[in-house]
Amino acid sequence: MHDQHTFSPYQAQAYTPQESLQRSTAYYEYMNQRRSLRFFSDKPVSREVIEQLIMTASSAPSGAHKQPWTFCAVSDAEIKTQIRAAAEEEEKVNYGGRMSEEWRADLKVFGTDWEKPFLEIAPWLIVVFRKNYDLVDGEKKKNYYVQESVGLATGFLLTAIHQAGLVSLTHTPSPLNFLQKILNRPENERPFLLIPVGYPTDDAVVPDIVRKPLEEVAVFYQ
Ligand code: IYR
Repeated sequence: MHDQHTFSPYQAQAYTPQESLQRSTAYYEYMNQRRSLRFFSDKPVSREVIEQLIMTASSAPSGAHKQPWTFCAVSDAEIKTQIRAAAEEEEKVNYGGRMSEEWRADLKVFGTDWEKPFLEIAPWLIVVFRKNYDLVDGEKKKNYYVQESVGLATGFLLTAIHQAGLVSLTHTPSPLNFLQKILNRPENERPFLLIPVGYPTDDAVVPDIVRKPLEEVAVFYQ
């Protein structure tokens, strides 16, 4: 006997080829406007919005549908202050020489340094955790393709943030372990990425980057 599986009909979106072209072009143009921001206003964002963003992220595909992630949403000022202090401590060491000279040279155009005021100013910090295994009644249950799954979910999160008219930064203070301590996460969770979410300041600027053209990022075999 097979295990019991249940399946339901898939409700396909019915678009004509022309509509698909129009929609894919419009979506590209829309997503191409998304930028990583470092200048956040303290204008509040409701918890309800953050909940919807997280639900979109959590709709991402994952290995064996284990959804091996936890999204910690922080608006508590005291916790944000602790996170900023700990992140800056690590970043001081990074910018002070733990990152290679080549790495630091690559970052010059972004104007980044060890100071991370946005970690206190942004109304929300979403800290993404990956779960290499689940703990079910104290028993370890394996997860699969955890990095890929959590990367996908984070990508979904970024698109949802953009769609809501908000901005984000994929921030990578390194090492990230302090987040596990500050947020008191269980031992099966490991920090993956720290994402401030909010509105940009009125005078926010972004570096003038150029995205690679299709020919540089795609190869077709027709
Ligand atoms: N983690 C540091 C350094 C940094 C690294 C990369 I790669 C970037 O694209 C940007 C910054 C920081 O967050 O400042």
